[in-house]
Amino acid sequence: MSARPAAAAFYGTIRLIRRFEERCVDLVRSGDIGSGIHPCVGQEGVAAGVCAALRPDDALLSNHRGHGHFLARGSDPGRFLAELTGRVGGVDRGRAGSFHPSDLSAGIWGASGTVGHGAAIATGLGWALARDGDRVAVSVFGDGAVSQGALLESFNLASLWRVPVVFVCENNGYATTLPAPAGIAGSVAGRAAAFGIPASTVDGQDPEVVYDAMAAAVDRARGGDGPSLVEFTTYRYEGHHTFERRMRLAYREEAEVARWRERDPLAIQAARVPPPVREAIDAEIEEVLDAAVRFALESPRPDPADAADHLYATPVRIRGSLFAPLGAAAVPDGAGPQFRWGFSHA
Ligand SMILES: Cc1ncc(C[n+]2csc(CCOP(=O)(O)OP(=O)(O)O)c2C)c(N)n1
Ligand SMILES: [Mg+2]
Repeated sequence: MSARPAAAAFYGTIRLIRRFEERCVDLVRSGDIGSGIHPCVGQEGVAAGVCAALRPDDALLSNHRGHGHFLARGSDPGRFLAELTGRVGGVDRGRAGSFHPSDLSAGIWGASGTVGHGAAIATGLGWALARDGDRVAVSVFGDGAVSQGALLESFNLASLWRVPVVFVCENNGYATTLPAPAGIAGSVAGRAAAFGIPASTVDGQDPEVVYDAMAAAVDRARGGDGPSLVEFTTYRYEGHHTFERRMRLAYREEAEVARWRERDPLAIQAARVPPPVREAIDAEIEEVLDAAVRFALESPRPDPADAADHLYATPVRIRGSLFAPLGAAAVPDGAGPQFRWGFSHA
C-alpha cells in the first residue's frame, strides 16, 4: 500500500479546493461562470483522500460536483478555471464547462452530469486498462446515482469480470432536495454486496480516514481481486447548485448545516498542521488562485465558427468497414483530420 501523504499535503489540497470554490462563486455572481456551479464545499476531505490514494496513471470518472476531484488530481487551477469560464485556455478549450470537463493530463477521463453513468464508463475503462498493466479506474458518484440502471449493470459486469474499478459514493445526504433515506431503498453498501462486491461505509470528513479506506480498495483492484465500493458520508454546506442562492428552498434546517460544519474537513486537517506551515500554504494558495483567475479571464472565448470541432474522435475501422455516419462522405483512411459528424460546413 502506498504511504499516506503528510498532514500538510491533505491540508493544502482541501484548502485549495475550498478557496477555488469560493472564487468560483464570486465568478458566478459576476457572470463570468455563466452555467453556475455545483459547489463541493464541505466535501473536500473525500476528494483529497480518494485522489491521494491513486497513481498518476490511474483513471478517474467524475460527476457534476467534481471540481475537487480535478484539483486533488493535480489539474492546473488556471486551465481548469478557464474551462469553467468558457475560455480557449481551458482544459477542454472552453467547450465542456463545469458539468462535463475532462483533463487527461490529470488522469480525469471525464465528468458527467448524467447521474450514475460514469460508473459504466469507468467499468469499461477498467476492463481495458486491465489488459495492459495494473492501472485502476475509479467512478465517483453521489447518493442520488445509486438506483440508476447503468450503475447497477456496471456493478454486475465489474464483479463478474473482476474489473479493477473502485466505486466511490459521496453520500452527502441529498439528491438535489431529496433526502437520501427518501430516495434509497435498502442501502448503498447493500447494493454492492448484492453483486458480490465488498463494500464499506466510511467517514468522509477526515481525509486521512478516507485515504486509508480508498488505498485498501485501490490495492485490491490493482492486485487483481476486482472491484469494491466505498461509501463516504459527507455533506455539502452550499445548495445543490449556485442557483439555490437565489431561491428559498425549505428542504433542510440551518441547524443541520451547522452540525455538519462542526466536523469540517478543513478544520479537522488544520488541527494536524502547525500554524506557521498553514499560513505559508494559505498564502501560496491565494497567489495560485489570483494567477488562475487572471489566466482564465485573459484567455479568449472560443470562436463560434469552430463550435463543431473536437466533438468526435478520428474514426476507427471496425472489422474492416469505416464506422462513419451519414454526411461524412470524404473521411480519410486511418488517422485523418478532425472528423466532423454530419456537419456540412467542413
Ligand atoms: C440520469 C439523470 N437523472 C436525473 C438527473 C437530474 N439530476 C441532476 S443532479 C441530481 C441529483 C444528484 O444527486 P447526487 O447523485 O446525490 O449528487 P450530489 O448533487 O448530491 O452531489 C439529479 C437527479 C441527471 N442529471 N441525470
Ligand atoms: Mg447527494
